Amino acid sequence: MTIERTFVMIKPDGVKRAITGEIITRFEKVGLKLVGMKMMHIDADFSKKHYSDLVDKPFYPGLEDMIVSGPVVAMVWEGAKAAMLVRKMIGGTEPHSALPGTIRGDFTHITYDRADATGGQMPNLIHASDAPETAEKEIHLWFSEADIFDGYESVLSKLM
Ligand code: IDP
Ligand code: MG
Repeated sequence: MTIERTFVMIKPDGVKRAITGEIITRFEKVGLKLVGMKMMHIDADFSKKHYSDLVDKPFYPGLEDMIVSGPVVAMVWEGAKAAMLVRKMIGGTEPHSALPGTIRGDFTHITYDRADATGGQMPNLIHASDAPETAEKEIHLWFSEADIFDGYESVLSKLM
């Protein structure tokens, strides 16, 4: 079975909501292995690198304002098909449509309409890589190899 890494970032709205611990607990409970974690306050240039495929979207200015508005918690999690698993756990992009039981579905409920009506920002607590290839790129942007600690045995590795 292929073990892969994925990149996860608790956005400023998630950090301000004080649910960082609750979110980390979910990933720990499902058996993912934490191999990297740091707090950062990114600037506009870094946001454009991270969201390079979205900079031309009409909602990008609101997204950038939101993502630079406070510190984020960046993490790397490891597990079997980790990228797909974490995407399932965070839920759909629009919190209103995200299923109950997902992070976005359980902790927030803003709609696309509401985001449009309030200046284009759609706080949805968390970012996660959408595929293993994207994860490689994002991990490389946010972490150096020295920041990755995978040399320990997680007691949950039998769940992978
Ligand atoms: P994702 O975070 O679920 O992967 P993306 O389409 O990659 O969704 O968009 C990145 C982020 O941009 C979203 O998480 C959300 O914060 C914001 N966003 C996406 N679509 C909209 C929109 O239509 N209005 C406002 N913000 C949006
Ligand atoms: Mg995305």
